[in-house]
Amino acid sequence: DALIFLPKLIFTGKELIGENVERITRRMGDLRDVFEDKAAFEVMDPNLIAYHVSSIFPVKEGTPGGLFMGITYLMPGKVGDEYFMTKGHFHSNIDRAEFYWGVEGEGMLILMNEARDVWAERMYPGSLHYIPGGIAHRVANVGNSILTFAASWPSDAGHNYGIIAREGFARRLKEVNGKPELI
Ligand code: S6P
Ligand code: ZN
Repeated sequence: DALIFLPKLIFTGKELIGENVERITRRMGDLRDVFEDKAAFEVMDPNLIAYHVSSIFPVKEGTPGGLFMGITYLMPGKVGDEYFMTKGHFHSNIDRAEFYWGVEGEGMLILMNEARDVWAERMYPGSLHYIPGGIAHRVANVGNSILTFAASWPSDAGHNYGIIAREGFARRLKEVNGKPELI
C-alpha cells in the first residue's frame, strides 16, 4: 500500500482532496470476463489485487472541455499464459482521445479499433502513447514488477466497458517462449 501514491490536486492555487480524488481497486474477482483460461482463473484468490487507479477529477464527470488524470498501478502476474491486465474499454463518447505514459515497469498497451483490428505498443518509463478516439485500450504488465502508468482523458469521455466485457479484444497477448505475443 505504501507504494500507492494518491495525488493531490492543485486547482487554481487551492489544494483539493476528497471528492476530487478517488482511488479504486480491482481484484481478480472483478476480472472474470478478462482472461481466457477459466480453469487457471478459478484457482486464483478472487481477493488478490490486480490494480489500483488513483484519479483526479477537477470538474464534474461529463463536463465538456475539462480533463481528468489517473495513475494506474498494475501488479505483475499471469492467469495461465496471459499477463495481468486492465479490463479495457472504449470511451462512451467514442471519439474522445487519451494520453497514456509509462512511469515504471514494463507493459504492453493493447489497442483495437471498431473494425476489431488489434495492435500493441511497448510501455516503459518515459514512453508516451496517444490513443485516438474510437480505439479501445487495455494494458498488460509483461514484467516482474509493478507497472505504473499515467493517463489523461477528456472529462466528457465516459467509459464503455460493455463491448469489451462481452466480445473481448480480437487478439490476446500471451507469453510464448518467455516473450509477449499477440495471438
Ligand atoms: C481512463 C483510463 C485509465 C483506466 C485505468 C484502468 O480513461 O483509460 O485510467 O481507467 O487504466 O483501466 P480500466 O479499463 O479498468 O478502466
Ligand atoms: Zn480510457
